[in-house]
Formats: sequence, C-alpha cells, structure tokens
Amino acid sequence: MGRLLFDAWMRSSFRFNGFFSAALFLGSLVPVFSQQVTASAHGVQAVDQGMTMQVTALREDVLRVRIWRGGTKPEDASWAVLPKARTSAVDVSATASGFHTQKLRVEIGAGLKLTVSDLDGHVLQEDASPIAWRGDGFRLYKKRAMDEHFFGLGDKPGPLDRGGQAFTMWNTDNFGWQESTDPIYKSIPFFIDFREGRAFGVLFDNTWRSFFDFGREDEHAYSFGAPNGPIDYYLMYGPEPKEVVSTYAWLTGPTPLPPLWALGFQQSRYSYYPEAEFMAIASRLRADKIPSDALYLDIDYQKNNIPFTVDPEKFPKFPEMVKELAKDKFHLVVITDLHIAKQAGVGYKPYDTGVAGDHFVKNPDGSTFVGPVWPGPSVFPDFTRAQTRKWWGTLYKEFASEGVAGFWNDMNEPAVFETPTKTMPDNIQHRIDEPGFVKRTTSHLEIHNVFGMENSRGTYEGLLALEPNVRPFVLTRASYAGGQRYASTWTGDNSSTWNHLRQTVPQIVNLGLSGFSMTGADVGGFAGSPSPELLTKWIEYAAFQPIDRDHAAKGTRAHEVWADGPEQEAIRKRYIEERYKLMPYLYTAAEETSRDGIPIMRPLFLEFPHATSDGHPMDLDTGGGEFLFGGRMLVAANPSPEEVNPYEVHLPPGTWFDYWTGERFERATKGQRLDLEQRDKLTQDKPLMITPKLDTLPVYVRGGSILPIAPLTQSTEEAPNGPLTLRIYLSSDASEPCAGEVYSDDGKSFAYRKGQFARVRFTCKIRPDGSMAVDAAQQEGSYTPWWKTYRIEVYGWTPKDRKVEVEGKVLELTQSGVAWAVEVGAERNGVSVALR
Ligand code: NBV
Repeated sequence: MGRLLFDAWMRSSFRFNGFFSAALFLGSLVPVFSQQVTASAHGVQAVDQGMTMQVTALREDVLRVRIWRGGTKPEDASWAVLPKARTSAVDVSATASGFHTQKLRVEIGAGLKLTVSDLDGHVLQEDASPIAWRGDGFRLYKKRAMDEHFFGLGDKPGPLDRGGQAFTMWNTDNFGWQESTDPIYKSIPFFIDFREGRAFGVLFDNTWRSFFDFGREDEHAYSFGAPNGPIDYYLMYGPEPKEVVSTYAWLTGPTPLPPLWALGFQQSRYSYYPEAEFMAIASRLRADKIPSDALYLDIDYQKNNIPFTVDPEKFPKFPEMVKELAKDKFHLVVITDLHIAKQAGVGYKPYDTGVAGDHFVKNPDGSTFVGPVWPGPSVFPDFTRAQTRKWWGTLYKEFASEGVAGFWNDMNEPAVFETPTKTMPDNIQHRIDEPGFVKRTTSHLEIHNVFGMENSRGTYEGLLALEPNVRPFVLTRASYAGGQRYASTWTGDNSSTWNHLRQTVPQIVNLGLSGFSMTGADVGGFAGSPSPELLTKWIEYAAFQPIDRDHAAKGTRAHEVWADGPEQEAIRKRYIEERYKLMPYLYTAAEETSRDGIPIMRPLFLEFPHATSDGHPMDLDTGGGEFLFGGRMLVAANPSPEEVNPYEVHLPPGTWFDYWTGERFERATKGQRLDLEQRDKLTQDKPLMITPKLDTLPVYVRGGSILPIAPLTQSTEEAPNGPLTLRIYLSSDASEPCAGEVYSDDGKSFAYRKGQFARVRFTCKIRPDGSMAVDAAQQEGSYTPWWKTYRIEVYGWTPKDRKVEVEGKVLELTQSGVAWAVEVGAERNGVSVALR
C-alpha cells in the first residue's frame, strides 16, 4: 500500500479491525477471547488470539509495554532508550488480572485491554478499543478525558497543549514552516499526559513514520501507531510533571553540560563572507560592546558548498582567522552538512576515504545512492553503522586542531533536492551495524527518523575521540528521542513575523519537555526581514531562552544588533547584557539539566502543577506568552506580541517580584477557569495588566529565591571582575524555603567530573526578632571560582538598625533602590551573615 493511502487509513475512523471485528460482526456474543496470562517476577505476559503483550516494570514508576503477533518476539533494540534503563527491572506483586508495583497497578482485561492506574485508583491510561491492525501497521487507542492535556512531541509547531490535534513523525526540511505545518525537522515520540494535576509520560519507541492523535478524530480517545516496526512503549508515572521529565532523562539520557560559551550570545547569517566582512562583524560586536561568544560560518565558507573544505578565495587565512577570533574571545562554529560531494579522483578525502571504507548508503541494487544537495551530486554516510560514525568523526580532525569550537549539522533529515519526497527514496538501504542491534539491512523507512540523530552522534562522539577533554558543541536540525545526548538544536527555518516570535515559546518549551534543553529559535526569524521593532523584541525574548543565536537567510536585510540605529541597538544591548549578568544563574540551570533533565526553559505547570483549583495546567490561562527561565524566573511576554493593547499576566500562587524594579506582588488564590463576568467580580488576585512597551519585557522572580548574578563581561571567556551578587527575594510566607545555588567550573573540560567544580548552596531565614540570616554553605567541589566576595542584596525586607554581623564584625547595610545590600567575603568553608 502506498504511504499516503496507508496514512489515510490510519487517520480514518475505521477502528475495529482484524480478528476482533470479524468475531464481533459474525454475530458471536460469546466472548471470543481465550487469554493466557503468565505472571513473571517483573511483570506479566498475556497471549490472546496469536497476539502477545508483555508488560515489564523497569522501576516502580516505569513500565515497558511490548506487543507482537505470531510466535517470534521482535528484536529488542533501541536508538533512543539507554541499554541500562531498558534492561532494568523490579519485582512486582501478581494480582488476578495483572500485577502492581509500589506505585502502579496494571490490569489486562479481555482482548489484551490494558489499564494502568496509580495505587489510589486514578486511571492513568486505559485502552479504548483493541489494537487496530492493517498489514504491518497498527494503531493503539486510549481513552481520553476532556480535561486531559498533552505536552511534548518535540519541535511540532502550534499551541503548547497538543490536545485536539494530530501529528506525523517524519523528519522534514520544511523551509518557512508555519504554525500549522506538520511534520517539520524532528521526531520525538514522547508526550506528557497531564490531568487534574497528575502527570505521566509516554515514549512510543518506533522509528517509522509514526503518528499521534490527541482527540482530533474522536474527542474521547487518543491514539498512536505506525505503519510498521515494533509496538514498544514506555509509561512513566509522576505524579509530579518534573518526575516524568526526569524519568524520561533516565530513560534516554539528559542534555549534557554544554561548554559555557554556548550560553553566550551567538551571531550567525547565511552567509558571512569573505573573511574581511566576517571579521568586521567580530570587530563591531567588540567595538559596540555587545557581549558575545560565538560566530557562525554557513555553507558559503566552503569551496562550492563542499563539506569539510574551506574556500581559499573567500577565507584566505582560515587557521589564522580562527586564532585571531579566539584572541578576541570568540568561538567559531562552522557548518558541516552530512552530504559528501561525489567528487572522485580530485583528492577530496571525505569522498575517497568514504568509498574506500564502504560508508555510503546504497540503492536496493547495491550501488551507492547519489542525490543532489548543495554541492551537486552527493552521497550519504550510513550513520547506522558504528564504524561509519567513527570514520565521520575523523573528518573533523583538521577543523578541531585549528581550534574551531563548534559544529553545525544542518540538512540531516536528510534533505535531498529534486526528489518528490525532499529526502531519500523509501527503498534506500541502510546496513545496520551497531552494538545491541541485529546486523541487518533495512529500508530508509525504518531509519529516516533516526538518521539526523545518528549524524549528530557521529559528530559528537568523533569530537570526543579527537579531544577527549573538551565538551563538544554540536547543533543539529533533525533528531529523534534521545538526540539530546549528542547535540543542541534550533527550530529550523522560521520566519521574521510576530507570530513566529510568539511561536518560540511553546516550541522551545515543548522541546525542553521532550529532552532538548539546549534549544533556540533563529533570532529575528530566518525567512524574510524583521522590522526594527520585531528584531528588538525578539532579542529581548531570546535573552531568556537557552540558545541565543541571531541568524538570517540569504538576501534578507541586516539582522545584527546594530542594524537599525543607536536607539534600537541600545535596547537590544541591554537585554544581551542582562543575559551575561545572569550567566551564573543560567549555567547553574544548565548544570541541573545535565543531572536530572529538567529543562532550562519551562512551562509554568512544571514548577506549579497544583496552581489551579481544578488541576488544569495554568499555562492555559496565560495566553501562551509566559514561561519560566530556570526554576525561579518567569518571563511574561505578550501572548500577542504584535498587539499594543494591555495584556494580562497571571502569576502562580505565592510572592513575586518584578525583576527590573523589585516591586512585590502577592498571589494567594489558586487560579480558576473563570468566565469574564466572574473575573470582573474577583477582587483579589486579578491578573496584572501590562501595557506593552518596546523596551520592556516583563520578568518576575519567585519569592524565596536567591539568584546568583555576575558583573558584566563581554564574553564568557572573560573572568568577571567583582562580587557575585546574591539577589535575595523574600517570600511573605515564612514557611516557604528561601534558597538558591550557584555552580561554576572551567566551562570547557570534563574536569568537573573529577570534582573540579564549585557548588555553593545559599539559604536565608527571617528570625523571630525580624533579623535575617543568610548562609552560604561550605563549597562543594575543588574548583576555585572567579568570585572572592558576595554582594548580598535583599528584596522584600526592611532592616531595623541597618547593621550586618559577619565573622564577629559589624558592617553597615546600604540601601540600593528598593533593596538592602552589603558585601562580605566569600569564604569557601561557608559564611553566615546576620542582617538586622
Ligand atoms: O545552510 C544554509 C541554511 C541555514 O542557514 C539554515 O539555518 C538551515 O536551516 N540551510 C537551512 C539550508 C538552506 C535553507 C534555505
């Protein structure tokens, strides 16, 4: 069956199928199921009418479900799930109809109907109907409640909540994609189900052209399936959404700690050349004092767009240029697309050595597949082969030795020109040769969605092999679940429109929930030219997003910070400067991600799952402009950024402070879904009304937070000069913990794994006499950070006698705006300060 036809069937409402419907429609009222259920130490296996379902408890809160037809169990291999997680198991207690763990109950009813509940009896997932089969294809239906919400699924455009929509997983180069475009570059078949304040996650580990329907076809069911491949999915119980996100990181690996410079401001364009023009960008950034860390070279630095070459006419002194940039504290990132130009006999090593090593993907007849891309006829490494990835990694040797700091893997869906599908034909052959997999040849249909991830893996692991003590920075466009282990990402070819600016919020947030914490959107938009105001606003947003990279398409007007004259430049610069001051906070958040997978940019429901009285995610009330930057800062962007009308800002319950002015707000009641009339009657906790202004992006800090802030630098390579400021924001609820921390290390190597890092945890407390105790605990780790003193700055508290006691000395507290401040020594053994 053709793919389109198959899709149509899979999306149709033709649900009951195969033996099940046959038995029903033949008029038999006698149960046709003759189910055999076998309990095992770690789960249960049930067989019914030639179909087997195996449910295994990997942990008390994680289940793996595998279903197959016929006697042979399918291959147990995964590109996404870490072997250690996949082979974990805990003992379970058998029950009459299934089993339970210490957190979950599994019941298998007639016809292999699966129900999973928590131990309090909340049903988390329940089959709505039997599996629908068509040939090798299948679709699973689960019951959907009307108050069930869905998040994740990677980079798919559209609203944050996936409810009511349907999606296809097929990595696609979709230049100028819009809000309704599906699919685009990535396939992350993972979602979080959130209902009444309880969350659980589902990873459907099938690399084929899978699909998801969250109640679009039938509002009472959600479904997922694929035209082929295994039925193999994981259920991750929360109930807190953060637990689900961390468990997903346990399953597929967290985003590793990036090099510090990758969190700096990045300037890119398709394409800067020649060398003099490129260097002029670097000089202007420094001359105008726009803090920045990375500069990008897009495809035109190469000779005839041929990967792993440098055009000597455009970049006559490439190695010297890299050094000069480094001297000026810039990191160079170059694009290295995966297509290798078919250039035989001209001394083009990537082609010659690739042919010699038999590394390229094949046509069904065994010849090498050739397709046109930027350099003309090209061949494509078979990244499903470990030895091919190893060879690919060696191609970076020269660039790495020259000091190129990062690499950009674009076009790896893979994009192929002049084909109807914009990619390789379905029948292209991949020769899987990979530890954990059966060595076998398979069609592109199975590999397509993991191709880009394995490309970026080849780059990441290759760089590690070349420089084992340098944290690689790889930026990939295409990926699959687990791809966060190898690369950061961006949202591809967006557009210079206000709607695309708005779209950055749900898209980066959903990517973060799907494992990709290090994500950005092209600042200013890729396709088209932003108005000065749009570019300014975009730079403001991006200062609070994980990757801050200004990038633009060919032929568009200048996008650099200074492009629209001094007035715009001054606003833009102020936001980039703020990002640099917040670098200790941002880096601490990135380090957290590398341990527990909690993303840098977060939806509100992740930190405040119980903020509403009926348990709906509070993000649905905000109009979509609000997001959290780390766990303690809330950015309240205009949900309709092109509008000039005032807009509502909804703060979660608790104490909040305006980050810019220090003004305090109290939010007591839980949010409710109110109609307008009810809202008008509300006397307390009305949303804040914000009048949009070009130079202002509202940012709030959660009461009970201690934010670490640095003196301004022009690059992360520069050691800040001055104290580490601890901005303390007191909650008016004394029972709320007041805490924060800072993490620091050399920013580039893996020495932190051997203890060469510095982590300091801070706490503060109001004593019964009204004085305040601020404590810096003893530093963890042996690294000597850049700061020697702390500047303590307190918001939301007034001293009685303006004195500070520290180490037996008494100092004066000084007023600084609405805050009270003092500078004290940052002793590594810890510091206790009393403010009164
Ligand atoms: O390499 C050129 C561009 C790049 O600038 C962009 O970021 C990628 O998403 N690339 C796509 C290929 C061509 C785009 C028209």
